This record gives sequence, C-alpha cells and structure tokens, in this order.
Amino acid sequence: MSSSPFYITTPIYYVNAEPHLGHAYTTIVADVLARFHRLDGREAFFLTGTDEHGDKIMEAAAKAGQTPRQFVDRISGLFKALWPRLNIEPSRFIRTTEEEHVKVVQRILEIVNDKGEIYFGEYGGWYCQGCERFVLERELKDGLCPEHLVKPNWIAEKNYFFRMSNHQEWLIDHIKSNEGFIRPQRYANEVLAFLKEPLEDLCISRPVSRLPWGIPLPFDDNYVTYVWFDALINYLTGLHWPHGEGYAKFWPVAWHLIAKDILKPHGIYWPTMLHAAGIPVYRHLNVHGYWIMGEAKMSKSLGNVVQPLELMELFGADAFRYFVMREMSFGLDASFSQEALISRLNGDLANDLGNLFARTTAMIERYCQGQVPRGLPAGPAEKALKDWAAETVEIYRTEMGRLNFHLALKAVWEYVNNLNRYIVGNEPWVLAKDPRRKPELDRVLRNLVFGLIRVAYLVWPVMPATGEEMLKRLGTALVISEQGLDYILSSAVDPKGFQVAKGPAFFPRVEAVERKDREEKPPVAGPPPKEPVDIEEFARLDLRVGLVVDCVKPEKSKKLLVCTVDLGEEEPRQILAGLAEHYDPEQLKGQTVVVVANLKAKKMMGLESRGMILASVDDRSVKLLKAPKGARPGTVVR
Ligand code: ME8
Repeated sequence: MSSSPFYITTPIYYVNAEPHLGHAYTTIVADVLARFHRLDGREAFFLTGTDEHGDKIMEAAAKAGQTPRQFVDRISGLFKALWPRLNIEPSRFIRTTEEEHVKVVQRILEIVNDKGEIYFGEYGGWYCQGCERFVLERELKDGLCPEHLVKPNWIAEKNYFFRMSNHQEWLIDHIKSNEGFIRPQRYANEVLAFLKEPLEDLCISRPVSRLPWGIPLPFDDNYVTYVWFDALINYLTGLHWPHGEGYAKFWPVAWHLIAKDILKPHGIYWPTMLHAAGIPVYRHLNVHGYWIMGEAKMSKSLGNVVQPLELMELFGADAFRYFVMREMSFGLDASFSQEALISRLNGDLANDLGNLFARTTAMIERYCQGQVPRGLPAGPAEKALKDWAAETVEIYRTEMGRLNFHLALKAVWEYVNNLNRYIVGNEPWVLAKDPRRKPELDRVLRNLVFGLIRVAYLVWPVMPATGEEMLKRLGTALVISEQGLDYILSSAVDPKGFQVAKGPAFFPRVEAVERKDREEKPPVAGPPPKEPVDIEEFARLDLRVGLVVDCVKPEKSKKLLVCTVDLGEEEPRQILAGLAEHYDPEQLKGQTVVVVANLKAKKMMGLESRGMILASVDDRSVKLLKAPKGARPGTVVR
C-alpha cells in the first residue's frame, strides 16, 4: 500500500439546469473514491462545483427575469445543497464566479500569452450553443451537432486564439506513452483518432458586446474568456494554484472524472492548455458512460415516472449510492429503472446484508445479553473466514483502483453471503440448546461480528451512513488508520467484549411507487411572480377550447406555425403560434388547445393572427396547454 495523496475532481456543472441523476452519479463516484483512498491510508482531496459563465447561463438568467449573478447564486445553491443529501462531502465546492478563480484564469492567460501562444485573428465557424464551442464541419452529422441534434449557428468575428495545434504532436505522444492517461482505453483511442487530423487552434475569447458575462481577458477588456478555457482551470484554482500547499501536494496525483460528453475539452483542450502554460498535466482522465432512463422513458408519457432523485429521497441516499455504483460498469452506459433499483435494494441490501446484520445481532442479544463473547480459540472454519476476508480486501482494493466498482462490491457481497452460509452451516440456534456447546456458539457469534465489522468498513465508501451506523451498533466506531485497509484484517477490530444492539432494520423491503401528483416540480428558471390582478381584470380575457384543424409552417419564418383553429364559430380562425421549434405542424393537427380568443388581431410576417394558443414555457421546453379530453371547440375556460 502506498501512502501518496489522492486528488479527485468532478466536472463543474452548468447552472442552467437543476441537478439530475447524471450529475449525482459522477459526484457519488468522486465521493466514493475519496473515501476509499482515505480508508486505505491516503490523504484525499475532492473537488466539485459549478460552471457559471457563458452564453447558456446568460440566456437562462434572462429567461428567468434575473440578473446573471442572482441566477447563478440560486442554481449553484441547489447543487451545493444536494450533496449532503446524498452523503457526499466534497473538500471544496468551487464556483467559477469566485474572485480567486477569476484571478487564476487571468494569470494563466497572461502566462500563455507571454509565451506567444495566443494571437488575434478572424474566424468563422459553426457554433453549437449546447456545447458552448465551435463544432468542426467533420464533427457534424447531417449538418447537426451530434450531441445536441440542433443545427449550429454560423458565427464569424475577430477573436483571440490559442495555438493548440502547436501541441498536437506532444499530446499524441503523451497519450501513447502514458497508459491510462485517458481511460478506459476506448476513450484514449477516440481522442487519438480525432488527433489523426490536424488540430485547429482554439478560439478562447468572446467579444464583450456579444457576451458580457465572463472573465475579462487580462490583455484586452473588449473580450471575455471563452467558458471552457475558464472552466477547466477550476481544477487548479481548487488547490490554490500556484502557491497553495494543496497544489504542491495534490496536483501531481490529479484524477479527473467526467462522462463521455466532455471528452474533447478534457482530453485535448485541457492538456494542451497546461502544456502551453508550462504546468504538468493531470495523471488520469477517467471517463464514464451515460445513464439512460431505459424503459422509464417510455412510461414517462404516462406521467407516473418517479424521477431518480425523488427515488433517492424515498429509498435513502445510501441505497441509491449502492445501486448506481453496483449497476454501472464504469466506462459503459447503464440504464436506470425503478425496478432495477428495487431489486438491488430488496435483494442485496435487505436480504443479504440486512438479514445478516439482524440475525447476528439478534442472536447476540438473545444468547449473550448483547455482549460479544471473549477469548476463544479459532477453528478451521474461522481460519477460512479470515483468509476469505484477506482475499476480499485484496480484490476490493484492486478493483476500486481500476474503477471497477461493481466488481469491488460484488466481492464484498460474496463475503457477506459467505457469512450467511457460515450461519447456516453452524446452526447457532441448535448450539444454543446445548449448554455444553456454549464455547462453540460463542466462537461462531464472535466471528460473525468480526466479519460484520469488516463488511461495515468495506461498504463505508459507498454507504457511509450505513457503515458508520453498523459499526456503532456493533459497539465500535470507524477508525481511519495509517495502516489503510489492512487495519481491518488486524486484531485491532476484534470485537471481544463489545456491546451490540440490533436496532431497526437497515433496509426495510420496499415496493414500487407511482407518482401521486402528476404536476411537474416548478421550473427552476421561472420568472419572478407578476403583480396581482383583480378577478374582473382576469375575466376580461376570453379563454376558449379550440380544435386545431390545420397547421402549416410558412417558409419565411423559423419560429412560427400557421394554425387553423375551430373555436365553435362560423368559420375557423387563423392563429399564429411561435411553436415551430418545438412541434411539427403534423403534431398540432387534431389537438384541442386553450386559446385567448379576444386578443386583438395582429400581423406577423405579413400574416394575420386572431388569438393566441397557450403553452407552458420554461428554460428547457415549450409544451402545448391541452384542453380536457372531449371538451368541444368554443367551450369557455375560466
Ligand atoms: O459539461 N449520465 O457541465 P454539465 C452520466 N460545465 N453522467 C451524466 C449524464 C448522464 N446521462 N448527464 C450529465 C458541463 N452527466 C461543463 C463541465 S468541467 C471543467 C465543465 C454528468 O452540467 C457527467 O459527469 O453539462 C457529465 O460529464 C457532466 O454531468 C456534464 O455536466
């Protein structure tokens, strides 16, 4: 075992959307790794935070009717507040709007600029708002951004560029000669494949006139820093680069964790930026796959799907953490479903682990007044159990180090089930009937507690609250030892004389839940409430049910759809709706909608609109407000 320190980072998340399963997963993995390394005798630093500059954030703030500052404070707060609910304890939560970070970014820009690695030039390119980057022609699929499936905008302007191409050969060589620099290997191959073509220089500025929300370039205040150049540097700020003690200690052992969506910025921009600035590159970039909502996606239209983070609140943070760590093979996609979560919870947690704990502690309460028996020689079965524990620790340590969390947990569960078999094989309830066999009974019970203590330590990185509570009920407490995990194989954890308490079930069996109220949660980015109105004022609006009998998209407009709507009048009306980016004309035909019928007629793009179709609008989607099934055209809505 080595005692070198350990540094783990998550991506810093964009604050334009509420935290979801994907964000939770990466951050859980980071927390598990930090805890595992601490448990194995290393000092660990774990950094997460929020990415708060750029176009997307400006736009989301504007939609919410807030200043960017108010907006980012609010959403960043949602992320920060979620982590303790998931038993996640970062060493630092960093925000790119912090003054320290602004200074670090500017300092690095100066260094890179002084080295002649930045120039001013003109560039036209396809800009994908979702990716917040220029997407190369060859990356497009049928003219669309492959990640966001939207057509990028063509933007041409004068900007500052980083000579990324200067570092292409170095990067190829570095990836090839450092196994595991990017891992799993398939992602290193993906980056190498990309690097077969000449690398373009990276546009690292945005004119303030277009985007005022960013870090000003230290050498030209008409420009702010491109959000990726700003965001990646958080990994240094987090350690108080350049003079921080943390930087000296942890940067040489930096591990980044990301999903495959942001491989390019981390696998190409970041190492070349560091290389250009003369800063050593990170040790490992660890790339995981996507969580897919699987079958749940289909039933989502039924409106009864309980979202993953809601399930976490219902079933508990530790069970949720166990599920995601056990279910996903790091590097590959995995699908999330309530059924799979429940099956793990009732199987692995309630049956295997929960029962082992309950049975063992109940027997000690019943046969030994709650006190673990002392001073008994071990027989061959106990020797086998001890060997098994040593083997489990070995596999666990190896697989954790390789990010094969599912295999590490599998090994722990084999040990758990071995303990369960040890109970069945020794039938302590039979031994208890014969007073002459008391020494045998004592030996079995003490060994079971010994085993449970080891299990508590091994599950602690993944289920910290459970691990700690198990130890407490077994009459002891977690020790982070310099010996690392070998500590749990030593006699220091021998439970003789410990006072044990069974306590309530750790993981009561659960059943599937349905979403009771079908209302979505209020959108994060909703605008502030409007002034109150009198009922009379409201009553002046003539709201009606309308049937869309026809719908076409005029060629001239990107946003508008021309709808023909039956409102129960002599003739259907023409109503223009700004829905073209969200609905195909075909999807609207036959819908019963809610219409503001007495809106004054208005001309748009030379076409008259008589009324307005209502829709819900938030920062992510626009959805048609549908009238109740069977409501006839012209019916009043009030
Ligand atoms: O990209 N499955 O932020 P972001 C698994 N601000 N993980 C997922 C996921 C899914 N379906 N969806 C998201 C950004 N993630 C930038 C990062 S870093 C200097 C700047 C996780 O809010 C995963 O970790 O879009 C992914 O890489 C990250 O969220 C993207 O978060």
